[in-house]
Amino acid sequence: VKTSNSRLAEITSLFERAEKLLVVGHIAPDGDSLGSTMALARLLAQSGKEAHVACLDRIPARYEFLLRYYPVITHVDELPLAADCIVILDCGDLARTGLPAHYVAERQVINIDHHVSNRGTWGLSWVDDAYSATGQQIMSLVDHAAWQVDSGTATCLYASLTADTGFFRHTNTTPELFRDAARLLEWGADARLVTEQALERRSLGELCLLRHALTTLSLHGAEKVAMIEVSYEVAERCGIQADEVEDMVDFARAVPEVEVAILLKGMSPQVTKVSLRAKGRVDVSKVAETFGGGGHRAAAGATLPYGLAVARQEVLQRVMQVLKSD
Ligand SMILES: [Mn+2]
Repeated sequence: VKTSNSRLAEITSLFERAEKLLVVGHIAPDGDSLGSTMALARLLAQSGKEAHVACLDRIPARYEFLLRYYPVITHVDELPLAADCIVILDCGDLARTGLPAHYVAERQVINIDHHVSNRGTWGLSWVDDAYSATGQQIMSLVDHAAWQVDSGTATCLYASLTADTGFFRHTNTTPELFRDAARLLEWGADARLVTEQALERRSLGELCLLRHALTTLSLHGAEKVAMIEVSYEVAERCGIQADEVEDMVDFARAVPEVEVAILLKGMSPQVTKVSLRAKGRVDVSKVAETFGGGGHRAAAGATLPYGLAVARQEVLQRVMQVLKSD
């Protein structure tokens, strides 16, 4: 992806002027957020800066392996008071960094992201949705600054690129993305480790959840809608949170006849999360928006203030409406 050198130069000159930098991604962290923040912190530390990474939320078990590459601040009271620059990666909304507003207000902010929804109105912003992952933007900085990438940094970046493309399966898997992934392998990225941990890993609790969830598969609307449910009680019995098996909705989506896949997750007796996936013409973001959530045409989600039974009824009804109107 081509980016004007002036924007990259502005960012690298801010890096040069800063002494202590805090690099932060978003809460509910994913592989791009974690991989890109750790990679950038390693690169800054390598060029003589004091660099910190913060992730003010629980790190999913599948990304815990990344912690060997950089220490992570997980509590607000551990934030470095002396930091003069905050680099926010992969985060379209300042509040989703989890940082206190006053902490951000006092410091130089750099905003690097590839989400269209990022308005780029805070700090020095570089937002470009031509990039498939923020990790790829870090690679453009690497090229501009002529930084050396060691195998640890390459592994962090590989985790970023694979996470945001669903391991090269999503439509953002571009020729450029493959070229960047190839460069990471040349620099010594441990691709096998990333695949084993971030993609293939399943805890016994997850398998327990999956086993129960698959028995709830139901079809609706002349088999165009498939639904899977995880009740709060089942999740508790399996010893994990109902939303810990992210890809479960894919089982419902996999059925060829199905146009809309629904996954209901009981987070507590009064709170249910819904994940929606669509193929073709149906726009499931309309369903999510009804319940105060959001997303894209093909993938959306929301959190409902209802128990599973009410949530099931409300979501199904709305899905049927959208299915008929689209
Ligand atoms: Mn991302």
